[in-house]
Amino acid sequence: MKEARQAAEYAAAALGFSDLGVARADIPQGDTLRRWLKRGCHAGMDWLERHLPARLNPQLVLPGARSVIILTYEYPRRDARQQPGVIARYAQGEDYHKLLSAKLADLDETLSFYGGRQVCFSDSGPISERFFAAQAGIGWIGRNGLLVRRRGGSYCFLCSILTTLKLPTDSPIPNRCGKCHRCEESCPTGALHDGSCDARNCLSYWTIEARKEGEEPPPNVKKALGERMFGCDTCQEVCPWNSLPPRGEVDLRLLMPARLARATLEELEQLEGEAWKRLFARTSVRRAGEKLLHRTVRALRGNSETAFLPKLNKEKR
Ligand code: B12
Ligand code: SF4
Ligand code: SF4
Repeated sequence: MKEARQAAEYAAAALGFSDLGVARADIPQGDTLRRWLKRGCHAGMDWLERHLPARLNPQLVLPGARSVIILTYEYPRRDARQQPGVIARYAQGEDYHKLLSAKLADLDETLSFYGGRQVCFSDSGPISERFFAAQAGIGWIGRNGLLVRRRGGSYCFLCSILTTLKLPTDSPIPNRCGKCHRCEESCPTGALHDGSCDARNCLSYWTIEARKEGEEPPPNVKKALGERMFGCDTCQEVCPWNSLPPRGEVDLRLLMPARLARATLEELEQLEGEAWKRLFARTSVRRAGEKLLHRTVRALRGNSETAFLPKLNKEKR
């Protein structure tokens, strides 16, 4: 099936993906995920528990699956937001789920030509994308828990294709974190331990996923939010592997639309219903929903008021 892999590589490059690697679908994943769930590190993300059997056994997702193809897609590295209320880099532009699904459908078609059946995912599927990316030799799992590449670092989306084709596979590469611990040391809430992120303390969780009724961030998390409105990039910003240039072209649709870059926290707090939908139309941020975003904006407004107090006191003295 060398030809099928080659065809997928050409098609992936033409579609703007920067890496393609292949791993066997039946590699045992060990107990990391089970232990992580048992410790409660998934916070309110119950769906991760529900997905466990499928995550550990790709045959439940695609009977006859033999290979996992992992692809990477670059997103902008520059922090574009001008107003207070930072949106993580990966989510500043158009909804990547839709944008990548269309590209994956093209690859599915290419592989079908060689007799394969496929299931494709970008972020939302029951598959351990970082695990397979590391097995496919695209990079290593860093101490920030993310897939880090020698060329390109961690600022990329991972996409996965389960296929019934038996494709030539790649081998894992060595971990190059060495003695560096910058990500763990700089995490504002101490959420990182041994390459694993405890979502209960992760600002990304609290600003994107914590959508359950009555779920409120604890005071230490609220305080640590700083100006983060959606997601958190701190454990990537400090990574030396991210100081190098991007690995490929960045899709301009992933850049922040001007209407969003101009919006102030005060305006966001007032926005409701249709006006809210219009501002976040077609963006990834819309997925957090109006309620969660308002809660975060209120917390940020509280933070900016308290951050202002010491300045005032100083001026009085
Ligand atoms: C749930 C989730 C979250 C949760 C939980 C975070 C977490 N660390 O798991 C929250 C909401 C907090 C989150 C945050 C972020 N996420 Co997220 N998230 C996911 C999701 C949907 C599932 C991850 C998961 O299952 N975690 C549970 C852990 C235990 O499972 P796992 O990572 O798959 O671990 C397996 C392997 O890594 C392996 N393993 C882990 N450690 C070790 C160690 C050894 C020795 C071995 C052998 C194996 C091993 O075993 C595990 C089981 O198979 C994935 C997409 C996906 N389907 O995989 C995206 C994903 C991991 N997220 C992504 C991103 C971009 C982020 C953020 C950077 C977003 C942001 N800017 O705010 C942050 C980063 C936070 C961080 N430092 O981890 C990207 C990562 C891209 C990359 N370069 O790695 C992914 C892959 C989405 C995508 N398709 O692009 N995320
Ligand atoms: S995303 Fe932010 S809060 Fe979460 S582990 Fe990384 S630095 Fe810590
Ligand atoms: S900051 Fe350092 S320890 Fe963390 S992922 Fe990057 S190289 Fe590894």
